[in-house]
Amino acid sequence: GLDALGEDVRRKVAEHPCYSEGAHHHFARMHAAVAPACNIQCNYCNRKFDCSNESRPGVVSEVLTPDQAVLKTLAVAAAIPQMSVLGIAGPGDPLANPERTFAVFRELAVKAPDLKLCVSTNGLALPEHVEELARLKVDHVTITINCLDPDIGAKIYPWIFWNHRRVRGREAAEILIAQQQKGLEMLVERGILVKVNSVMIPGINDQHLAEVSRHVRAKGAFLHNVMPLIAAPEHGTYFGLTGQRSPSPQELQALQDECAGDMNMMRHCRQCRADAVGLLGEDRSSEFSLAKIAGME
Ligand code: CLF
Ligand code: SF4
Repeated sequence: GLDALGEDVRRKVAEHPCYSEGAHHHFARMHAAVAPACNIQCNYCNRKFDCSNESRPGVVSEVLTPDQAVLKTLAVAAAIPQMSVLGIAGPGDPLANPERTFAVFRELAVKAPDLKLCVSTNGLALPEHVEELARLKVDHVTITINCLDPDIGAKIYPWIFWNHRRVRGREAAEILIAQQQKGLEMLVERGILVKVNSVMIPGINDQHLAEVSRHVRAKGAFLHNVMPLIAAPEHGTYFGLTGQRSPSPQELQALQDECAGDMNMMRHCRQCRADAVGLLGEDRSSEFSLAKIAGME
């Protein structure tokens, strides 16, 4: 439990609704949807919708400019007293849009220094940005890690965009996995709390995720969040074309239980939209449309 943690970690966890089950009834988060581009392709993703690594598939969030996102964040923080965390989680990969993502963090570090900053990434571009994340006091980073084995990775990721070219197949998965693990190590070294998300894909990585869980725990990740693949052809989950199914709630729980022997498991994830506002499971984004924010000024 929280009591066993050091004071510094306890403080970072206690007011973050995703990192602490207890906090999620009392503290709210919002997402700034400033990151449209992505640098990889996941087989379960249709880019017309929000990133499925940290979001509910099939949802479309409106992309804001960094200035709009800062205005919205300040308006939300003024209106919702429980607001404790500003996260950037899409609609693409936040670190594939570093200028936009860091513009928001930089402004908010000055204008709303009490807000905790949080970011979610597929990890490909993570190592080159760890220094800046630490400098801006981003205390919480989520990396989506679906595998350690590049042969499994090749079934999940058809390609990545790397050093100005498209890399495919096993080689792509090898690079992505190495970047994720390097990023994880660098974050842990700097005392940044890491949550690992994994998408459970029956027949592809379901038998492998308990090993992923043990491995990331040994490397110092704080929390593991196994999310179910939501296989829906209308969302463009290409697996759907080959008969890919979602895990049943029982299968998901059995895997979470298996991992829980070794690792803190998150079980209250609500697969939020990339523009979510409010308590987890709540979506008050429409109360803070840009038109309404302009009216508040
Ligand atoms: Fe957002 Fe993610 Fe930060 Fe939370 S959400 S970037 S860690 S502030 Fe939370 Fe939502 Fe689940 Fe994400 S419930 S989808 S785990
Ligand atoms: Fe889609 Fe997110 Fe994967 Fe990019 S990282 S392809 S946005 S699910």
